Formats: sequence, structure tokens, C-alpha cells
Amino acid sequence: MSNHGAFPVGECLLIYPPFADPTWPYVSLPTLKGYLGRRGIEVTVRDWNVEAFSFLTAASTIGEWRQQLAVRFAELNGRDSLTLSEQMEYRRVVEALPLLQQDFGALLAVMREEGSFYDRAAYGGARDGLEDLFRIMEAVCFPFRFSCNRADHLVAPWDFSLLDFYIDNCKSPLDRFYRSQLAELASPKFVGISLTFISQIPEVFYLCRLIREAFPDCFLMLGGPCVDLMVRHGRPEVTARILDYVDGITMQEGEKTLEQLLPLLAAGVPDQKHLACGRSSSIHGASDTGPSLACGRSSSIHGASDTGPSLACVPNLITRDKLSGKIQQGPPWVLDLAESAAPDYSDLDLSLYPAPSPMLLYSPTRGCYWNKCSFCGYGFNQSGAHSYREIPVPQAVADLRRMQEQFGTANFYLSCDVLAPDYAFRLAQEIVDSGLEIYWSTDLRIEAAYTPERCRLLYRGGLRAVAFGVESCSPAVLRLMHKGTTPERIRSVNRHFHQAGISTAWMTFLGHPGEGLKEARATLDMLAAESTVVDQFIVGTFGLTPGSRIACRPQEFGIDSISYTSGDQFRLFPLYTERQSRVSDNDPRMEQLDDLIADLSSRYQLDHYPWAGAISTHHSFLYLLRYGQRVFAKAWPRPQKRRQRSAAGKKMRPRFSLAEQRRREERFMGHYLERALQPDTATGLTPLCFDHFQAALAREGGSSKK
Ligand code: B12
Ligand code: SF4
Repeated sequence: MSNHGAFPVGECLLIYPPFADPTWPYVSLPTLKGYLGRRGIEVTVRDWNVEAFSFLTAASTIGEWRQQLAVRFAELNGRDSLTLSEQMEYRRVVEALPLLQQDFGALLAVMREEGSFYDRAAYGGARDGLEDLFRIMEAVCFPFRFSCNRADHLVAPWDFSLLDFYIDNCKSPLDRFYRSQLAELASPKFVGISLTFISQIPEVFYLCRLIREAFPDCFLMLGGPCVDLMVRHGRPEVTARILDYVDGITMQEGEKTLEQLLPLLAAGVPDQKHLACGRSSSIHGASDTGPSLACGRSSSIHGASDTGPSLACVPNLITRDKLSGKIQQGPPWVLDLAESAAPDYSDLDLSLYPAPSPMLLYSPTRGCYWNKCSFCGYGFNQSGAHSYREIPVPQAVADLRRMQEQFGTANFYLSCDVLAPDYAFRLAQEIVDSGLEIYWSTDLRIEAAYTPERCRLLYRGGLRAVAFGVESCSPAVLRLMHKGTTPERIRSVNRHFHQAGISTAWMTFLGHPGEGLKEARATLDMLAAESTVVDQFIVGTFGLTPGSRIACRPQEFGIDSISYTSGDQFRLFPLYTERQSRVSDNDPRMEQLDDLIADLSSRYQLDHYPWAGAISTHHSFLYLLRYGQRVFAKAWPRPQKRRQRSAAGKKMRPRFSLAEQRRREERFMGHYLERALQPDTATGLTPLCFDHFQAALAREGGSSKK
């Protein structure tokens, strides 16, 4: 079947890659599929993130790793001495071998089955077992590490040199999985991959290489917030280097890009014609600041231009012109949300996700109506074009109803930067009036409009959990942040929600430039004082976000200099120094803050993504629905210590001291990082990168006598 001049069904694939939260499907690709489907363009969505978890926990994978690690153990254990790198690997191998005795498939089943999922002891055991899987992978894939939202090297940030090493040496734990998936595909004509999170970077480029080899004629492209960040803020060469892997990159929103690109590709136009479009811009040799999207070019939507249709005319699309080699970018375009359609999750097997019932993401708004917070680089706001927009309330309620009917779910996460209070009220009212029975969770800004009565309306409309970007409870720091709120308002609005029966989570962090100990303490004191009405919390540490106001105007915030490590080609991890730091890391009072946090945390059951106890996760929401607002406001009993001495463990007689190896590794890393993070005054870069680390490791040589 062909559709609207696009490819036949099955020839266009959209892939969501590992590593990200596997407990629910991410929203970007179903959103694109819904939009395109409404316009008669068929695409198939594959969630290789969740499918990869089934592969990683399969008995065959674990069996293969067991054998591989046993061989490696015997090899290293038989040596007289080990290099430092081998010592690091050896320790991980020895620690991983006993963990391999678990039935990981059964652990996933615990998460999927209702009885065991809601049994806290069984849940805790399965959660710990699945975390062990990542420790095993750390040994199998040394020096790389993985988890549900992490995929990185021991210390070096991803750059093209590290990516080459990872890919050339087949380091991905998913190599066999990808090859079997690709072998089953009938020559796709288009593959689009969503690069949303930093933790997806290595697998995305790995996959690109494999797809290129398997299907050289397929049009391969990337989209999503993380690749947008890499292109926007990365070093000048980044766009061209990414285009060595793929044919196109979508900046910002992908709806119109695909709506125009897919019919163009189906018609074969770009293969023959590479005509420049009057409205596209060449970004060849892009400047330090990366390609600018807010350049005042026309954002009108157009398909075939006077000069004929070409890739250069496709909105938000970056490609390399095959004839001139120039990098070109189509005109910027922003979606009118009234034109959107309900996300289409129909390609996904919802029973695969490790949870007893499905929960779906839906994005009723885009952008932030406030958009002033100093530290925030959320979404695509920095482009200036990505203003706050809403799906009209009746349309949103119809979308939610349709998703409930089609996918049999009552639980939704409204996945967006923020909902405006008035929108949230109208949405809740419409849900009540239309008799839609759903439960939802979302992020909201603290606003005076959330009165007790309004919060009760939100509860009646199905809101059961809310996360607030509280950030700080110091009036001075809130002002520095341009947060537009006060501690008193935070306190009262939180109470209104809590008292209405809605679970509340506070997201806070310490260390905003200009914050002193007194201000940090104010946040922790208020958290402690309000702990009976705060149902979850997190105390993070300030990190400088590319594109935030602080990163763009550092001097206004007392920041002296911003630097990057040489390996941070994508400029995702800016380092900074404050003109006058108000707290020194060695100040003994810092320890008091740590103690306060530890004391507060001990009164809660907190965890990291994606488990129950983390803020805004699927598992947390299910537990809140089942056991009520306070389920995480007390520590759960620890699951029984698992017996880990195994047949393999008994036979294993490590001849090198693990404690000694850990000490050496820590000592080396400490010394190395001290040097590797010192900025060079000429370049502003610090030496840390993969090649620099390898050289330091090689110099260390080192041997560990038995
Ligand atoms: C809601 C949200 C969450 C939720 C839900 C996330 C989930 N289920 O995984 C919660 C609160 C749990 C969360 C957690 C985290 N988040 Co978050 N989150 C968001 C937020 C605010 C909205 C996402 C959304 O729904 N967007 C709406 C959809 C429709 O838009 P989209 O995904 O961008 O897709 C569009 C385009 O990108 C494009 N597109 C996307 N893919 C593709 C592919 C192709 C081929 C094409 C053509 C186009 C295309 O088209 C789509 C439609 O227009 C974004 C910020 C933002 N505004 O995007 C951050 C954001 C995605 N999160 C981010 C981060 C960092 C995290 C955390 C790692 C934070 C932490 N330190 O723990 C965790 C990790 C969670 C995990 N998955 O493992 C970063 C990701 C980039 C990065 N630096 O890694 C973002 C971009 C915020 C930021 N700028 O810092 N997050
Ligand atoms: S932190 Fe939240 S409220 Fe502030 S600008 Fe970012 S998205 Fe908007």
C-alpha cells in the first residue's frame, strides 16, 4: 500500500535507541507517527530501548557473558602481574562473576506481574538484581558503563575518537541484538533515530554505522533534544562529523520535517536534484556559536519552491549537499499544536515494558510560559522560536480518551516543560465534565493561582502526583534564579496540593552561583520543616546547562570563566569558576549539609531513575496510586541480602587483592583528574579526553604482584 507519495508501509522506520528508561515508551516517536498518520504517511516505530532490555536479560546473553568472563578471569588470574588497566578490569570481572547466577528474565517478570510488583520485598529484590545486570555489563564492556540512563566511559566524555574506539572494537553489549534486528528488516528506505538523552549517544552512533553497512541506500537521520544540543552548542566541526554518520539531522521539532522529507525521498527527488532553496542557509564552517536558528529567516511552510523541491527546503533539516559538499539547513519551523494528533503507540508491544500495567506519555503543551530561570536550558526555548503553546483542551481530552480506549491505559504522564495553571484547570474541568476516568502526573510551576479549591478540582480531574521545580528555599537565591516565587508561596501552594490528596515532589539543588552556606541551609531546613507534607524530594547539585541564561551571560552571575574538557566536543558539560566562591569544598560546614541531607533522606524511600522512589517515574506513580501519597515518606525495609556465592564463585580463587586494586584505581583516578581538569590558559580547554586518558594509563603501566 502506498500513501500520499510516501514509501510503502514498513519502509520507513523510527527507532528509539538504548539506554533510557525502559519502564514506559518515550513520547517523541509515537507523537511523530500520530502526526504523520493523520496526513496519510505511514511510519513504523520500534522501541529498541525496551527490546534491548529483553535481550540483555535473556538466558542466552547471560550464558554468553558467563563464559566470556570466566575465560577472562582465568586469563588475568594466571598472569604474574597486571597493568593498571587490567587491574581495573580484573576487579570488575571478579565482582561480576557471582552476580551472573541470577535469573534475570525472572526479575523482569517480577516487575511485570501485579502481585510481585506491589510486594515491596519482591520489588526491591528485582530492582537490586536488575542493577546487578549493569555491574556485570561494566565487566563485560570494560571500560564502559551502562544503566537505564547512563552509557559512558570510566572518565572520558564521548567524542568522535571515543565513539570510533567503541564502534571499531564492537564494544556495544547490544551488537548481536542490533545485527539480528537488522537482519529481519526488509531493506528500509528511511530510518530516523531519536537521540533524546545523552545516555543514548554511543548506541545511536553504533547503530548508525551498522545501518549504513547493512543498508547503504537507506536515508538515515537523527532528531531529538540531545542531537539538537550537540549541533547547537558543539564545536564547529560537530555538524559535519555527525553528517559523516547520517544523511540528515532535524533541529527542534520533527513533524513538518518528516511530512515534507518522506514524500520527497519516496519521489527520489534529492538523489537527482540538489538545488539550493532560496530560504535555506548554508552553515558550512559554522561559527563558534553553532548554527543559529533565530536568524530571522522566513518560517513559512513550503514544499516545492520555485527552484523545485530539494532537501535544502525541508524545514528544520540539516543536510550536506552532495554536489557542493556544503552543509545546508532548511527554514526554521514551529508546530501549531492545534495541528497535532494523538501519539500513536500502536506499533509497540506495551506488555514488554517492565511494569504491571501501561502508562503513556502525552505532551499537551510545549515550551515554558515563564522561560526565565537562570539555570534552565529546557527544551528548545533558547532558539527564541519555541514559545509556550498548548493543544486546545477539548482536543487534548479527546486525544487522552482515544489513547485510553486504544491502548487500555488509565495512567498518563503529561510530558512537557510545564502546564500553565489556567490550562491545567480547564483540562481538569473538561476531564470531569466529559466523564473521562484517568489518573495523571506532571510537572507544575509554583503559582499563587493554585488555591485549595483549584487543587481539589485538579484532584477530581485525575491529577495524583505533581513535581515542583522548587530549586531553593532561600529568598535571595530564588531572586538570583529569576524563579519568580517566594519560600512562603512554595510552602502554601505545596500544602494546597498535598491537602487535596495530590502527592507532591520537590526538586531542589544546592550550589547555584552566589549561593552561600546560609542559603543552602535554608533549603534543607524548609524541606525538613515541611517533610510531613512533602511526599518525595531530591537535593541535586548545580550543573551549568548549555544554553541557560547563566551559560549565556556568566558575568551577571559572578562566573569568571567557562571551560570544557578537550573531549567534550559536543560541549554538553561546561566547567566554570566563580569570581568569588562563597563556599569552599573543604569548608567543614559542607559536611554538616551532607549530614542534613543524609538525615532527611533516611526518613524517605528515595531512589534513582527509573525505580519506585524516584520522582516522576512510572513505578513511583503506580506505588503512589496503590499505597497513597506517603508511600515514599518512610524508608522501606531492605530486601533480604541475596546469597551470591555460586558454583562459579566457589571455584574462583582470585590471586590478586581486590582491595589493593581498588585503592590503586582510586589513587590513580584522583591524581589523573586533578591534572586533567586544569584548564590550559591559551585554549581554555582542560586536557581530559579519551586519548589523554589512554596515554596516562599507558604511562602508569604498573604491575600488581601476587
Ligand atoms: C518530561 C521530561 C522528562 C520526564 C519523562 C522522561 C522519560 N519518560 O524518559 C522525566 C521527568 C522523568 C525526565 C527525566 C529525565 N530527563 Co527529561 N525532559 C523532559 C522534557 C521536559 C519534556 C520531554 C517531552 O515530552 N517533550 C515533548 C516531545 C514531543 O518532544 P521531543 O521529545 O523533543 O520530540 C520532538 C523533537 O525532538 C523531534 N524528534 C525527536 N526525535 C526525533 C527523531 C527524528 C528522526 C526526527 C526527525 C525528529 C525527532 O520531533 C519530536 C516532535 O516534535 C524535556 C525537555 C523538553 N522540552 O524536551 C526534558 C529532557 C528530555 N530531559 C533531559 C534530561 C537530562 C533528563 C534526565 C537525564 C535528568 C536527570 N539528570 O536525571 C532524566 C532521565 C530520564 C530517563 N529517561 O532516563 C534532557 C535531555 C537531554 C540531555 N541533556 O540528556 C531534556 C531535553 C531537558 C534538558 N534540556 O536538559 N524528563
Ligand atoms: S525551570 Fe521550569 S519554570 Fe523555569 S524556565 Fe525552565 S521550564 Fe520554565
